[in-house]
Amino acid sequence: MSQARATSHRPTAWWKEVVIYQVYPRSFNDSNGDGVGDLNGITAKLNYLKQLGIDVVWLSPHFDSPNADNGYDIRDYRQVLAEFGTMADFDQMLEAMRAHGIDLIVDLVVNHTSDEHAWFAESRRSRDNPHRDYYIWRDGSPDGSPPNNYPSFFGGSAWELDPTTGQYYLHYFDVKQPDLNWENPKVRAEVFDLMRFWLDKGVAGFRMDVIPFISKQPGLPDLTPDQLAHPEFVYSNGPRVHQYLQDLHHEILRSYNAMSVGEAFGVTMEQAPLFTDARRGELSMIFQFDVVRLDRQNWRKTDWTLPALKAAYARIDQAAGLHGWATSYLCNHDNPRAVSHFGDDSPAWRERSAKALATLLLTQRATPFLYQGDELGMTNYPFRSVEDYDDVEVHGQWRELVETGRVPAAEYLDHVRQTSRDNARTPMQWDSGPHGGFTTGRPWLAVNPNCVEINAAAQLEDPDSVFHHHRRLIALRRKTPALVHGAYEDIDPKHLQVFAYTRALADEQYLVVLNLGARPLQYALPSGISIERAVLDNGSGDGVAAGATLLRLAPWQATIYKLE
Ligand code: ISL
Ligand code: CA
Repeated sequence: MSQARATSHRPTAWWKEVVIYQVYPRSFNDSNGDGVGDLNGITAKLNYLKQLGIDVVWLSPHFDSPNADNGYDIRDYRQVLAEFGTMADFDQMLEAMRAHGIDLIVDLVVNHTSDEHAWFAESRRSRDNPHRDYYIWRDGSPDGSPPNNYPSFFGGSAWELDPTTGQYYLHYFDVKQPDLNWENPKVRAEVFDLMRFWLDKGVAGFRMDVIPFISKQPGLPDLTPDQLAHPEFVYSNGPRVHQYLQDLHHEILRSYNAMSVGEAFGVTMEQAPLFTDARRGELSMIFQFDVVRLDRQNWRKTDWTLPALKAAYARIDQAAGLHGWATSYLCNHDNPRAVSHFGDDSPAWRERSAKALATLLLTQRATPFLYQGDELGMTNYPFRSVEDYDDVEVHGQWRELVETGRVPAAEYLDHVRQTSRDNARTPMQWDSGPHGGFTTGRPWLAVNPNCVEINAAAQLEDPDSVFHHHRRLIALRRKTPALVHGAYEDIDPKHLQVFAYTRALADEQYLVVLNLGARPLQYALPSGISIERAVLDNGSGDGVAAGATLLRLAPWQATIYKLE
């Protein structure tokens, strides 16, 4: 029996009961001193992940790639990137994960490939090449401009003129990431085939990169001015996306009982149930952007309020409804660090606010996704100049916005310092040694100098560390079905500093109270809420007695109470 069948014997919705940890392999752990993280480096840290208590690893792309977008530009779907190791290293890592009781999901990037993929090399050779229709080619407009006004997310037009055949090809992202043509049944068959390849090796499912983008608008009409501000709402709303996902589910995912989490960039709350309602047979769950993009206008950082954040959580829970399921996440490889984004990364409150955010992350009616390093309370990096960044998105925006004079350099740098994806891509901080113990060589991206104070070695030794608080929260969630499946209810949506919600399942009811600010305050519980005892808090506990109706909340206090 292939390894894959192992997952098919699980309870059907096994993926609702797990805590998932995202590994960005380039930055996780370098085992051979070349400055780049690798698969053997991950294998070497499985005891650490087991101690944390996570159940599944989501591995960002590990496939062969020229790294135009750090692996989200795949050149060969069945080959491990040489810098990351060999297929034998992958098999050894997967076997070691299994021995640790950890499952693996891999990153399915099939809205586009690398322009160095063999399919594209063929497709661009001639207009009648058998692979021509694997991608989206169009004649330019009569005036010589691109076929329409679609923008790329990485600056400039989403069309690139290819001189060999005199046509343009579509790329929603970098020019080295041509979009696949999902209208072509051969493309769909190729994708099914590569999914089977990895499922038969024993992976437990897929994270699906910008999967709502795979169905393009018929005729590719120009975007209107307000659509241009958020092209993702148009790109994610093509007419056949649900047909394609139902095919994926029925052809592949269902027989392996594999999980799928779609990156639903551009999907609105109204549309979300169309992707996750189990009766429709599409995806297990989706990443929505309502929380992580609450304070963003494209590259610009804007302010946010706690009521707006709480409204986003309520919408996500409502969109999951009874038949769907959601994800809970505060950071990933595309976002700034959670504690710098939603907490307070000053020395006074960094640890406690990181624990408060961990409490928020791990008590939702959703599968929690924890991004590497957030379990340590790692912070944003002190970027200064554009040269400090690796990210193709930053360099593309710099060309489009700053070099054209549209935005002053200082203004752009001030925003991108807070929002850049590279904030989460600086290497893991394992110890206080050179380069934070990530590598014995020169790291591909600088390690945050605060690795001296913020690192795994120090925290494993400190029972009050951010790491151990994550470990306790994960252990509590595992033994408390109400924190997984219980109904979610915000008991005070308007409060400007306190986030308080209940989780109720059968006769078990819990109350989570988060003081998301540095001001201590008295908090009167709404009537009908009666505390039995505090179950877990982040070290600032108010030691409240049973039956208390008034809480004295310390700065950044996060407490889970059992209710009577
Ligand atoms: O919002 C974004 C674009 O401005 C980015 O955060 C990101 O491009 C978007 O969320 C889609 O992300 C996924 O697809 C990209 C890749 O660069 C991201 O790393 C990936 O998560 C293209 O594959
Ligand atoms: Ca390496």
